[in-house]
Amino acid sequence: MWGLVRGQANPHVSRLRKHIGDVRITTGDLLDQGSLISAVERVQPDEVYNLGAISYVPMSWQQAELTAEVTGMGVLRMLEAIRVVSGVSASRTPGREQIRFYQASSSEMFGMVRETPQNEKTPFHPRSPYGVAKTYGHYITQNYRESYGMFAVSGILFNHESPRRGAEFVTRKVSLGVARIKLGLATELRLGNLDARRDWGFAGDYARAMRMMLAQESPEDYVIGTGRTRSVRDLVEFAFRTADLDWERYVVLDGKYTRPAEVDLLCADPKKAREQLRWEPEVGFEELVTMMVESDLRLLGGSRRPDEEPASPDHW
Ligand code: G4F
Repeated sequence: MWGLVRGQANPHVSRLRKHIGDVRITTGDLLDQGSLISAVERVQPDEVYNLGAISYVPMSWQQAELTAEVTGMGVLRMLEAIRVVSGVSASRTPGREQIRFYQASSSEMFGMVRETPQNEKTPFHPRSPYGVAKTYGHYITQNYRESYGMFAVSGILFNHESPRRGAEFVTRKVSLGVARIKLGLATELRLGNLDARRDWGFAGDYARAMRMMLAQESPEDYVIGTGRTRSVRDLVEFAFRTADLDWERYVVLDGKYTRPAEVDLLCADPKKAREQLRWEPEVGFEELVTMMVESDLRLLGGSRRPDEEPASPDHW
C-alpha cells in the first residue's frame, strides 16, 4: 500500500509515520499533472483513493481559487493520470484488470438541501467554494466512467469523525475544548452556529464503505451516512456532559465562526449502501463523541509533549 504526499520534506510525514505501519510513501501533487502520472507509473496501483483536498469549508472562501484547483481540478488530474498510464482513450476502453478509482465526494454538495434525507438522486446546491469544487470532482468522475468505461466511483460521504480529526472541525474543536476546560487549561470555548445540523459518523466505518465500493462488480456512486441528524448544540451538550460539565457555563457564541453561507441541515439516506454494499455503521454518535473526549483528556492530561497538541490558529 502506498500514500501520496506533496512538498519537499513535508512535515506531516513524520507525524503520520506512527499511524501508517508499513504503508510506503511516494511524492506527487494534485496541482501537477506530470507528478501524478509519474506516481501512478511508479506504484502501478490496483486501486486509487483520492481523499486529497482543501477540506476545511471556511478556508475555501479565503482561498477559493486554490480550492478549485486542488479539490476540483485535482480530481481531473488524478483521473487523467490513471487514464494515460492505463493507455485508455475514447476508442480504447480499459481491460478487466483496470485501475479502480475512488473519489471522496461530499454531502456539502447538497448544500441548501432540496429534500431530506439526501440520497444519490438528490439535486446538488453547494453553498461554498469547497462544495462547488467537490461537485466538479463528482461530475468529472462520473464523466470519465461514462466516457472511457473506467471503474471510477464517488462516495458521497457525510461528516465522519475520529480522535484524529483536525482541530479546526467542530467535533474535535469541541472535544479538545471540553478536555482543556476539564483539566483547567481553558475557561471557555468559542463557537459559531449552534443550530446547524449534521449527520455525524465514525471515520473508520466510512473507510470500510470506500473499500466496499471498489470491490463491487460495477462502478456506482453511494451515499454514506448514518441517517440521523443532530445539531451542533446537541453535540456540545453531550460532549460536556461526558465530562460532567454544564456547557452553558463555558460556551461563548462568536460571530467570527459563522459562515458567509451556511449548510443548515444534512441527513443521509444510506439505503442504497445498506442494500447493495451491506454496509452498516457500527459506531453511534454517543460512542463517537465519548471516544473523542476521552482521547483528548488522555492527550492533554497525559505524558504527551505539548507540541503534539493540535494547534488552533486564531481563525479556527
Ligand atoms: O465541522 P465542520 O467544520 O464541518 P463541515 O463544514 O460540515 O464540513 C465537513 O464535513 C463535510 C461533509 O459534509 C466534508 F466534506 C468537509 O470536508 C468537512 O469534513 O462544521 C460543521 C458545522 C457547520 O455548520 C459550522 O457552521 O459546525 C458549525 N460550527 C459552529 N461553530 C462550527 C463552529 N464549525 C467549526 N469548524 N468551528 C466552529 O467554531
